[in-house]
Amino acid sequence: MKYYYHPGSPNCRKVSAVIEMLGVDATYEFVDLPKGKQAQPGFLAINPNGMVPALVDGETTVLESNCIIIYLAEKAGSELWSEEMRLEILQWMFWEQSHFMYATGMVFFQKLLKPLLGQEPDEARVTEAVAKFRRHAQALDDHLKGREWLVGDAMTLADLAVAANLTYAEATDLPMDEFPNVQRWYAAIEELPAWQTTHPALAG
Ligand SMILES: N[C@@H](CCC(=O)N[C@@H](CS)C(=O)NCC(=O)O)C(=O)O
Repeated sequence: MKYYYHPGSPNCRKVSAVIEMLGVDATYEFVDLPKGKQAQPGFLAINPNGMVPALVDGETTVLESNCIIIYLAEKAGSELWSEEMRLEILQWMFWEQSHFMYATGMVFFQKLLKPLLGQEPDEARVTEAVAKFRRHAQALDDHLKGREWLVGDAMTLADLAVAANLTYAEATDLPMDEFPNVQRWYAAIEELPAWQTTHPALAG
């Protein structure tokens, strides 16, 4: 199995963490995003969108981080994914990709990546994305009141998928202290050895 990734990518982090947690025998194939390797024909033949993560398992290519982690968990028979709770788990995964990733990703791009590329952050985009973060983090915080995990009473793929978006929360000064239930829940994820080994250098 070949896993195409970049260590700084939050979407890759959830896949890397699941690979580590499940002990999946995968070969890590580094895709140099700053050098534009994702847009070269060799990689576009794997993912025509020119994005990581991507997974190639024999004849099967799996794209989209959340689809990849479902594939890995199903294949391993892991309790991180359950048929019984699939609707609730999928709901959080869709929510993450539709709302949370945009808010956290935009702040990451404007405040961390642009300066590294020698570009000025667009403050209007930061303000808009932080407002979106507050809106959706509030929904997450309300859901986590009195709960340890997003779905059921144990950690699932939903937790890892959503948590990956908080990788740069501290480095980008997201207002995490306004959301105590999110902070408590994320602190538990940070205890996982697989979360610690996948911590990107850029996150400080
Ligand atoms: N929805 C996709 C998003 C993937 C994505 O945004 N990948 C970023 C890294 S986090 C990427 O490869 N960007 C390179 C580019 O856009 O050129 C997923 O969940 O896998």
